[in-house]
Amino acid sequence: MAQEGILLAYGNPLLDISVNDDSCVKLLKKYDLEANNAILAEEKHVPLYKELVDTYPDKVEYIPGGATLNAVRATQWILQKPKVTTYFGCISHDKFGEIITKKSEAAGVNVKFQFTDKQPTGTCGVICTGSNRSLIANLAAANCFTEDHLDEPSNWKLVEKAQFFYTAGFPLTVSPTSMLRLAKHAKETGKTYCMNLSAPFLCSVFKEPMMKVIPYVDYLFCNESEADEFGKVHEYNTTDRKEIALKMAALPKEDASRPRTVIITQGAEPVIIAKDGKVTEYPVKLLPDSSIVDTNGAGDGFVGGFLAMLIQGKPIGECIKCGMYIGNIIVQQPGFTLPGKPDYS
Ligand code: 26A
Repeated sequence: MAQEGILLAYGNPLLDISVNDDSCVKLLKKYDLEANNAILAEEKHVPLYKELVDTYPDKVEYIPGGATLNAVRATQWILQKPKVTTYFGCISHDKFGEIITKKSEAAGVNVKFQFTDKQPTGTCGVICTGSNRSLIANLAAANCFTEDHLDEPSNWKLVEKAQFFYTAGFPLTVSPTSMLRLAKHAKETGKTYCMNLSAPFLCSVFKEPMMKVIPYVDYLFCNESEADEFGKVHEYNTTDRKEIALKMAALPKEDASRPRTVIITQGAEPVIIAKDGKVTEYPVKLLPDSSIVDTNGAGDGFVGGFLAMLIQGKPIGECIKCGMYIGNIIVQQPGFTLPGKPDYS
């Protein structure tokens, strides 16, 4: 069984303001949003949050989110042992911050938040239409995270205690230096660093900080649209995702003695794994369309399940099986909610 504090994660804590209704396509159009994307809110999106709540008062749900926090909540859910995971991120002393703290602690995550009074706790508009989800993040307090949080002696002790690290790609927009600090520590001490590409815009607009971290990444996760965008930005001149996966795995690595594993999820299509110049595909258990409630967080759930097995030293096939198990459950739930206890074996 995994020991306490073995996995440390850093991310943007957000409260998801979620609506699942096909008539939301009107809102997508109005705010110039794609049906399936994750973006940072711009000035033009500011009124969207109020409009969501006002238009769908009976449908709107407030659910703790934030991609990295979702993943570690999933890890905790599978393991059913408190404080196996530690989480860093920045919130405010307000109602949304309280909800995130309570729910994360109830899930068993050892949350060590940094607090700011300059901004309210971050939110993410989640618009679900059919099997698509559009995510519009207003980072607010999450954007105030600083590297000093790592220097706090009690926090650095937690970094030293951890053997595995995970960050979504999203904190590349906030504190890439914190990610690099954790990544370099992992390399120097022979620990494992895992990252997600998280969104197509990160591969292009945040290419520079992303490419500074990638040489330290032992396990790199992404979905199909992120893989495609990464291939385009890096001029791989192919649309073959297996080839893209191999090229990503072969990117320069600081500790070349530990080859990188690339994991591409593709919705209902097989999961692609690339390592050491070899590709393997793992088929997904298909669900009827009628059981899919919303796909928000399916990728985070996959990562959480994968990491739950990885930190116990299980082989890759077992990591993928557990990732798929949680992904399959999450798409049948509204938002990132995990029901009762797992029946995973
Ligand atoms: C910086 N951005 C854009 C983000 C996010 C984000 N988490 C951190 N940073 N944009 C969306 N999310 C979260 O992704 C989850 C689904 O994968 C949402 O909060 C949602 O819970």
